[in-house]
Amino acid sequence: MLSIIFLRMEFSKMTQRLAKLMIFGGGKHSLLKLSIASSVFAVSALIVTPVQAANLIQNGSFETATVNPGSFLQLDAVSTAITGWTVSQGTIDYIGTFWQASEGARSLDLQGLASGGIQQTFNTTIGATYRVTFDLAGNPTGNPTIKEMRVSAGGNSADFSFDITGKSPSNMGWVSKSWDFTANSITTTLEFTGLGNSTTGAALDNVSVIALSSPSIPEPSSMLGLLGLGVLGIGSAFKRQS
Ligand SMILES: [Ca+2]
Repeated sequence: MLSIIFLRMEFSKMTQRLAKLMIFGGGKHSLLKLSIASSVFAVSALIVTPVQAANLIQNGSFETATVNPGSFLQLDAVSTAITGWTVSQGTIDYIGTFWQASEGARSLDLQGLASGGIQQTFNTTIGATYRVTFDLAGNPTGNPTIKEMRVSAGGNSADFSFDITGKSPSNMGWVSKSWDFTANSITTTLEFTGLGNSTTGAALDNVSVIALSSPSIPEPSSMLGLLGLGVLGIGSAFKRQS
């Protein structure tokens, strides 16, 4: 946000300089000043720092709920006990002290009695691209060794697996995973499902979704970059006329 304010200030200064040059300018020096001013503006557009994108997911770390999982608690479809989330199918285990969470004190096992799923719906822009990031591990207390799960949104999905070899409840070996999707609706449902029939499945924590691009609103950096090119274009036009 600060960088946007900074760029707006730079753009404002730039506009004032241009106005002065156009009103009072004349001769070769004004073109030189215009070129210098254009360069200053182009550089200021290039040094924009990325603005932290907002996480579109509520309670992505599963820390808030109407129940206390204790060691762990089985939740059946269509439980909404975990704030913001719905158990979409089968059963999952809401994990408390049973193992070490990746973030905070709570996480999920996507296999309860068998495979289960959990989902959350949020607003999206059709055609925009989003990045899902989550932490993955596996229930280390039972077979199979390779835990498999699926993430789906926007009509697409991707499968991930985790090897529990050498892992334990106090050493889960959480890894960060990410997957991008393009929204095809004004709301999108993100779902995580366990794959397989065991009671010990993939572990999930720390979910976030951020917008990577929007088809209708250019990012500030690219928008200002285009303005910078436009300003340089004005400079060229001045030169051509002289
Ligand atoms: Ca957590």
